[in-house]
Amino acid sequence: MKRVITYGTFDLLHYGHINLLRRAKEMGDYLIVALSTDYFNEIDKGKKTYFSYEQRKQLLEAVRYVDLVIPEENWEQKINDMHEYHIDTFVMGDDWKGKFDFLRDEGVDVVYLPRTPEISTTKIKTDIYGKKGLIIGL
Ligand code: C2G
Repeated sequence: MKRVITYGTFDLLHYGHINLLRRAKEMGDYLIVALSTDYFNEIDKGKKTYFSYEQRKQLLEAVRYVDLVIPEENWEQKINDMHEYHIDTFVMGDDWKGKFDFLRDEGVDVVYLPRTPEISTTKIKTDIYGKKGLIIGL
């Protein structure tokens, strides 16, 4: 069984995330998503998510490509995760290209996939709320 892992916040789950998860799953038989916790997002990634960890986890667990969701609590856990979960392939969008090549030293294939260009969580928020946080059209 080929085991694949990917990491992220996955807030306001959208089709760009799904494109990534689908292609990641196509690389193996079992896909683990290491989901950034609320604390990790706020303190280390400077992200305030719309959905909580539990809500984002529930959404991801409903995605047919995802087999297991685990918490991503810090930047440093990846090397240990590769061994603890017997990972064969590590996958990220290419906005991270080169950032995790060190995982190859753990015997893991590292793959960066093209992002879905026109969509992002930030774009969704901006389109709905506008730049000044006003709801457009009201
Ligand atoms: N993604 C994508 N296309 C988009 C938006 C996101 O392919 N239009 C991919 C990203 O490249 C990433 C994954 O979807 O691989 C999750 O995106 P984010 O939730 O923004 O994750 P990020 O904040 O980049 O966190 O330790 C790694 C970090 O936790 C990654």
